[in-house]
Amino acid sequence: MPPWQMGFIIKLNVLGLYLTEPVVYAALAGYPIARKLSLHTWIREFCSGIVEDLLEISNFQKARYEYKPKLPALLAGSLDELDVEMEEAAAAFPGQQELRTMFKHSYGKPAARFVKGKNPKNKHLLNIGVILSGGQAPGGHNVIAGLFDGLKKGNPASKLYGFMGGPSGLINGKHIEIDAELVDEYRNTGGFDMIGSGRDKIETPEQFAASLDTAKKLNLNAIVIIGGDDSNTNAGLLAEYFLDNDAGIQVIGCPKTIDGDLKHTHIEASFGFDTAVKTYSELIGNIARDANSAKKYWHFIKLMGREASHIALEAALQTHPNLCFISEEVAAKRLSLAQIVDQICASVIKRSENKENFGVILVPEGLIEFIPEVRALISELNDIMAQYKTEFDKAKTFSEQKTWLKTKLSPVSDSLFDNFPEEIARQLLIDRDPHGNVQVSLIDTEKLLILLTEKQLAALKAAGKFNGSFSAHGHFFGYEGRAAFPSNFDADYCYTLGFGAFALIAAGLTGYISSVRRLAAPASEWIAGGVPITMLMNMERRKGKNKPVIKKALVDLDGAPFKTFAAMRDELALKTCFRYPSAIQYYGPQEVCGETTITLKLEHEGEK
Ligand code: FBP
Repeated sequence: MPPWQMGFIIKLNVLGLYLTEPVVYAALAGYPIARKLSLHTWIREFCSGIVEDLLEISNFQKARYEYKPKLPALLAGSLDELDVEMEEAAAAFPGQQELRTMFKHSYGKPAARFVKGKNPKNKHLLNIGVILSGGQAPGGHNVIAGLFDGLKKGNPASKLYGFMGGPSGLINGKHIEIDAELVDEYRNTGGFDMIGSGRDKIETPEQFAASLDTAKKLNLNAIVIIGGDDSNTNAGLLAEYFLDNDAGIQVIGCPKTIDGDLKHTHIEASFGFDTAVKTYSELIGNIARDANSAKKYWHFIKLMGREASHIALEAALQTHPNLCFISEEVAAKRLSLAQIVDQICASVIKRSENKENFGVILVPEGLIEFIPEVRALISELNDIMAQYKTEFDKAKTFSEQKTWLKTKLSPVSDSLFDNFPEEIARQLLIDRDPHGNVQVSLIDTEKLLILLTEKQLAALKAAGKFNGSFSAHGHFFGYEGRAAFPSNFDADYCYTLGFGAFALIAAGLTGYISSVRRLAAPASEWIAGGVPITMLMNMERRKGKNKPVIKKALVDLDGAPFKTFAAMRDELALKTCFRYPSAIQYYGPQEVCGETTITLKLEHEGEK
């Protein structure tokens, strides 16, 4: 019997009423129908009291509702004393002439920063729409909460609409009004389930026109797009389109992605990175301690991060694994798959000489695409599967596909494909994403490395060059961290981004991304403002055409985080020096609960 029915009966029994089951069921069905209650509202209303704790939210979630995110001093103060000041134009990437032509209304604007001053428009009545776009990242709900609170603080009659399921909600006009009750249900929680998310893009002229139509119908003054590099590129294009059509609708972006690759001098970190990487680091630390206790397994852990290796690098700084591959370095040094396997075997053999037949290896999700010969193979496969789709689809079995591919692949790629373990080779052929790219999160790179290492160690053993044992487990951490309760850092950061988005709108700006600087300092000292989206863009070749895109910030091999890791890795490969960061702490001393990522600390060390 489900708990809600049990609760009903318990309640009746407590009242001293002993009803037969048919009466109970009739009452269960009749009561909500008669009162036109949704099941959810009815359960909440009905189950108050005895079984409330059984059915309602967790105690931790309740406690998080009470958490008051911190804002920088200026935003926490009165809106009568908040204005923006324009700063020098932000640094730009190459390709600016083309961008200037494409963004003739919005290009070349200065960055903005909130200052003490007067802006009567802070109190104006506004209608704003908000979209969550792309993969989940902890803190998305707090961006909405900050935006909502700013908007209502300015004018309680202002309205916030949420577009359902990502950008397609704007195109199709699917929306809800976000009110105080709804926001309160999601404060400081993870996930994007308040309004959902999606990976659609607003691309075609029809989609731009439909978006404008929806915005006009809702009488919107502005739209806030919470997303990664692609979504914010879209925000920039939409802002320009609205300006071109004299629509009077502003567009503001907010930097989201656990991957941490939306970075710029004005965007020190994308939100969600802090929580996600701390979640993975906790799990890696636990596994490392288990490995060091049992002393019999090697753990190969793949970590999300579609292209950039920021997550793997931060997790390595947090946990000190024996090996961590950084895709950007693999590409820069043009390391082959065989060389990567050699590095693993070298560590396994050396450690086995110390009787340490265990270890932890971190593998960024994107690694597979950064190994030059695999990259070439994947790119050939992408082209072949797109160009000869009908022919490829005719091959029904894997062996038919493989035989057919032999006629199309270059000899080098064909031989590499041939040597791949079948399981992995199959994964290279699964459906591409909407942009025609292989879905790296679906390729078991950790298993590939385990299989190749096993093979090589077996050969070395046969040749008398390895006397230890090798037994490995594979793991993949990604979804475990994307919807976690935001850390205090992400809760505060996201709330500030949302509040700042409101203040940018009130200041009349469009085509800007909400920005917060000095993130390594306490929140009260953060500097909030906005940076023109075009200043983060460059021109890239996509599907045979030059396209404006926000430049992805990959791991900088000359940057402090990578150099710090590089300085310690030789020792880590041989010795056991695991570090155990533990679970994210939400309550307790500030030095524990308020700690930022090591990446952020190292990147901004010594800054005033
Ligand atoms: P965003 O770039 O949209 O923030 O998403 C990042 C990410 O979590 C990657 O790390 C991962 O490769 C991808 O999303 C997986 O997404 P999906 O489950 O939609 O394939």
